[in-house]
Amino acid sequence: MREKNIEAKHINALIDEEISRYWNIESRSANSIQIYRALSVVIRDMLLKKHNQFKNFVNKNEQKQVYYICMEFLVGKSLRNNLYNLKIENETEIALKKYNIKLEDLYVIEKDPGLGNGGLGRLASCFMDSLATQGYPATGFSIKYEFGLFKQKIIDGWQTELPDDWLTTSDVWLVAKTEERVVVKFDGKIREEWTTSGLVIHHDYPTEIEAVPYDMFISGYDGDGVSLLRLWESKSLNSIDMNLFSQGDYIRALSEDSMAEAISKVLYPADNHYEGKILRLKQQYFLVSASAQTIVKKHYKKYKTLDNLSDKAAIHINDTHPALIIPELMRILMDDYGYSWEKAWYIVVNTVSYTNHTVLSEALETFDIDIVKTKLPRIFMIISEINRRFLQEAGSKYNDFNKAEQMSVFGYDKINMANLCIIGSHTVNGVAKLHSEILRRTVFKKFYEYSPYKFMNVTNGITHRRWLNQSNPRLKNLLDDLIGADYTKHPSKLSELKKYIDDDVVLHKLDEIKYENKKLLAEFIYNTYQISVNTDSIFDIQAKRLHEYKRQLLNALRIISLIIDINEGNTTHIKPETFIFAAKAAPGYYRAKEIIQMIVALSDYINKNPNIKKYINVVFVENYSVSLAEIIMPAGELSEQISLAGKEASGTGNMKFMLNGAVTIGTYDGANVEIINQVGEENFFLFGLRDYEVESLWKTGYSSIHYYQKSLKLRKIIDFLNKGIPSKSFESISKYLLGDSQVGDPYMCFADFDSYLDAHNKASSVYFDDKRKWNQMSLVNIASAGIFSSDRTIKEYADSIWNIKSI
Ligand code: GL7
Repeated sequence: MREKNIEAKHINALIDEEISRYWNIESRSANSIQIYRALSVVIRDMLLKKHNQFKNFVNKNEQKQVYYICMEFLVGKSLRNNLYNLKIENETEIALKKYNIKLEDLYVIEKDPGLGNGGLGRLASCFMDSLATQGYPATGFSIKYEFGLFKQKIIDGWQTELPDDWLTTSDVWLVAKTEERVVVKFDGKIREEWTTSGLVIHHDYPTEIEAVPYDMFISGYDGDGVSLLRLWESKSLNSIDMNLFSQGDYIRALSEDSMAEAISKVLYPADNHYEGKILRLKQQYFLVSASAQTIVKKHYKKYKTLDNLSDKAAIHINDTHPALIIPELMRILMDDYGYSWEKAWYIVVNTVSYTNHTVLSEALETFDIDIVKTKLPRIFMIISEINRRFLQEAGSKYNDFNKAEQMSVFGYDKINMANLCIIGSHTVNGVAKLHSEILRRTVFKKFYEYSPYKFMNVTNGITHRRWLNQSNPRLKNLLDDLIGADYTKHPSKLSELKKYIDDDVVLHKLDEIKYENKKLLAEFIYNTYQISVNTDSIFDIQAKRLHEYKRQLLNALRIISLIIDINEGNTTHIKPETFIFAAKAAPGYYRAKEIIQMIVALSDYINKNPNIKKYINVVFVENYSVSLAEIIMPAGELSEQISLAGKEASGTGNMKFMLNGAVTIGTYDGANVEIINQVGEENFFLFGLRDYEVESLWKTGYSSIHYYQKSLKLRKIIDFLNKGIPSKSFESISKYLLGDSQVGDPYMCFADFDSYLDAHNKASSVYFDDKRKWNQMSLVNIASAGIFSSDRTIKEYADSIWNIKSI
């Protein structure tokens, strides 16, 4: 179904009207930015209308809906996605002829709203697409960060961070709903008083901040569903202290204003790492309080009761970041609506569910008790009571209060947010089978023993409509020709491609498409960095956040080993290979920045040495983002998914590469395990220790020196690092690997090194000696990717966690 039979001339009329209304000019004289804005407003308003119709239907039928609360939504660009989903790309292209402009020219104007760090935020956005496409009523809540994730620029080989002012073009997608603003309260004191009517609690909140909603409509493909993403902006209620102002103290008069507005100023740039900072706590509470108030108010208005909240609303907390919604809902139900503790608790637990996205200890959030106590006194009180009651119940059940104590929300001086989430949710899930199993076996073991029925797995997914149909049009066209376009809404149908496994024409076409996509990426690289790459080499890509556990370093060690071989003239086994890296490091993560520095230095070194460049090349692509990923993924041939087993909860880049025909070289980790199950080990280059081997090696004492002494290659690599290259010494990385004060090589690159090289040798011999077989592997990967569509993921959440129905 194309959007209401819209034709090019309608689009023209609407654009013309917008241009005349906004700028009071004729569309003939509008520039491309004005056309971009006018067209975007036209599309946004179409979605707004469509969303209203969808919402009216949901309301009329009293349907249950899901509220997805997440500190991050990495939406990516909207214009192309919306035109594609509304099926009006062609009509728009025709309409634009009138202004002598192409769609592509408009697409590049839009800036990526980088309201997320990486996989977690992108997952949330894929979910909004799949929810809308499958007709599930859904609202996402997040923060309208004025500055999204920083822009990365490599200056003199070192990552520097620049502000990301996405709102200068992408503001067009937002609709301010000022009349639906709410007030969020911080600080203050609680006074308890017993009266004849029972306990009365007096609060005073000296800091009140306004949360102003901005709505973004997320289109679904070919259907009636539209998801709503509501982003909260913080505003000071008392924006200016007139007293100070009239005394001429302008700066202090405005300081409250800027304190309040700091809350939605900038996204914290750490991925898989928590920051126990006050501002971060404020951001989290700001998000959940504004969202919870809105959900409850809307529900009460409709049903005049909150007794049935859990029948009509599912509230999902994405990671622990929105954990405070549990005590916040309790507060609203008890303090604002007069519910008893017991009744309120029943409603809250039956409404809330929680996804864990990581087992890394540095990412499991905790906040100082003292900070929570002073900033959110009432919330602190409620958390304490939740914990007291839970430990009481568990202690009696176990007849052992010490055992129950191991599940306490409170540590010595910290609040453990994951424990709060588990206690306050009806369901807890991990994001890949292995990850969910590790949660049950280790991090959440005590809770799993206590309430096994709460725990389940829902493996992540990606929207194949953005990550294949839109970003890889050549492959999409081939698939449409071969198996029909049904897979667009029914991704499991991708498997029909398997019948072409022995069809040489199809295999050849796949090869050609990959080559074309490689050329596009090569052009981008040349235009941006003046580095020419050999498009006949294998494109070996690692694109993801920079993290020690993801082991970009392991990849770099192999590059060094190849450089050593080439310098020694030992080249018989070396095949042309282009290493492409894209990765942002958290600004305060020194080790990660140092690894980027080394990769960039290796790239420079190779580009200055034609004898090495003949064989291999290394490119570090700056500022990895959704839009860059859309260019990179279709060009990937070998997808590096090489985290230390047990550390990557799922990964979603692995799914995007696979869907675009790359073959994975990877460890038995996260969703890689399920990719192997789908494609078979023969279509995957598996290497490395298993998660349980990692655990036991860690327990018995991992010693990188042991591997170093045994391996000539590793010894040469360490020599190379110690010597460095003319422009740079890598001594500190050598120390990191061998360990001086700390355990050397904590992510076990050395332990997996040999097996990594073996897997690469296998990959390279298939690629260069049997390209037909490689193309078959690529085909199997594409054909097996259907299960990793977020449509499947969302259906699982809808059926087994949220209990919502599609319309
Ligand atoms: C992550 C995991 O690291 C990643 O493996 C997973 O795919 C993603 C979505 O579930 O969530 N957890 C996390 O904190 N970040 C992730 O990307 C930032």
